[in-house]
Amino acid sequence: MTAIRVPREEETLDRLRRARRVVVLTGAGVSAESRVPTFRGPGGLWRDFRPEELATPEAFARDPVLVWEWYLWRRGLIGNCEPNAAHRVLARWERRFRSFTLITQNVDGLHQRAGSSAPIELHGSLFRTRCSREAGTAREDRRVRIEPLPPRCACGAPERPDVVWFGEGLPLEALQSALSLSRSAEVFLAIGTSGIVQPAASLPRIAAASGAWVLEVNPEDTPLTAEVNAALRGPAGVILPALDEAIEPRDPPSPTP
Ligand code: BV8
Repeated sequence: MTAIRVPREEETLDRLRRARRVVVLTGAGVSAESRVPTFRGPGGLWRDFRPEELATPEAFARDPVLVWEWYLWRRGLIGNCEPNAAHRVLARWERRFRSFTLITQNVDGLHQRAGSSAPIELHGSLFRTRCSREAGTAREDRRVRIEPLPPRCACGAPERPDVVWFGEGLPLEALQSALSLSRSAEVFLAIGTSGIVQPAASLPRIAAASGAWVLEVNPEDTPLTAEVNAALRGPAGVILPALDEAIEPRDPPSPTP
């Protein structure tokens, strides 16, 4: 492979070439090259705030204006970011494999902007708003300024970002689909995730336990590294185009004259 050496490279490439069911789990690292700060890395989002300060129902109940200000700041930041090469390869892979599912922990919407048609959003979306009391009220919302804060639903309750906070359950249907697909994957790629946040971090482990060939794409080791079949060390924006090229050279070498 041009850009990187892959441990057990030939077996990894062969498995990907032959795979009929491919499942990918992405985390904040897949958006790092789009200049979206990660959660736990240097300069990560949490550098200035601890998760329990802002991304919890208790924080919202205590200070909905502060929580909304943080989310509107993130909407503005991410609204100026573009999908990167990793997002684009994953969008293309929907058409390359007989069955391909993208599961994301990210709330930045960059997979959809790169062309992924229906990623499973385990943690919701920054660009949706819903009533904090009534179910089924989530709607697209790209506003970066809202006055007064917090916005209120017609029922009078404050509205909130349609994301999953710490201590909240994940959307049941999304989680159940993700679990079932992880169990039946032939190849499972964990891309740009620290493998810390549960229950998402269990998906690669469930895939491995069910017999999938699990690949990790990350510049660093994570708690998942010991449990994967091959760790591809490098940024997703470099690794994925190289992997894409290696499993299906786009311009097969012209016959030597
Ligand atoms: C729940 C939305 C129960 C909000 C987020 C055990 C079992 C179950 C729960 C728990 C458990 N132990 C602890 C818990 C509680 C908690 C948890 O996991 N805490 C952690 C901190 C230990 N889990 C929960 O609270 C979950 N809820 O289980 O509730 C329940 C059940 C039923 C009913 C009621 C309650 C909810 C978790 C969801 C939280 N919401 N986001 C928002 O965004 O504001 S999580 C947040 O972290 C983001 O979604 C983010 O994606 C996610 C995970 O982080 P990563 O994506 O991995 O990002 P991170 O920065 O950590 O890592 C980036 C990686 O990228 C690094 O490895 C880095 O090396 C790499 N990287 C950097 N550059 C690149 C790169 N990789 C590739 N290319 C690059 N260029």
